[in-house]
Amino acid sequence: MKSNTIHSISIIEIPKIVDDGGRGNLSVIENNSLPFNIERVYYLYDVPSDAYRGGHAHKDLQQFLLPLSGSFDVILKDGGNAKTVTLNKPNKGLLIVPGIWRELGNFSSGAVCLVLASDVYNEDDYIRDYEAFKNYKNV
Ligand code: T46
Repeated sequence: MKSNTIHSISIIEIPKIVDDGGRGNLSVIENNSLPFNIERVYYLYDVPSDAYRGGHAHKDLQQFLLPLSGSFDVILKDGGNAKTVTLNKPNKGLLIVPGIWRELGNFSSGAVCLVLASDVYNEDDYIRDYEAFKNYKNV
């Protein structure tokens, strides 16, 4: 949505089931864990530490980013304000609403970013030029 700001972005904590017998942890995501139905799953991995992913906004797509392994930073911009969120816990993910510019960088070695998306891939939903994004946001 055009009018969303970085204040509409939230961290969602996925419950962690810690095994009593010392077998580690288990976290589960079901459709009602998120405010959208999951239509697509993809993941980013083997990202060099000096590389950036993203660099675009979505008009309608909602996404939930989860650092399954390692850590990375997400820079978020709404055309007026910006903030950086570090994701480094496999049970704490970032819900990005539509109309927000995002850049992902500072990937640690072995980092894996799982993305759960509210729709199938559609290039028409992307705004890949920052000036076009500012026009879209009327700023
Ligand atoms: C986002 C960040 C976090 C597909 O064919 N299907 C897909 O579902 C996706 C996501 C991408 N692609 C193709 C399109 C490009 O030819 O894979 C190539 C790389 O995509 P892109 O440059 O958009 O990748 P990122 O990592 O910069 O961005 C992706 C998502 O596109 C984006 O929605 O928020 O991850």
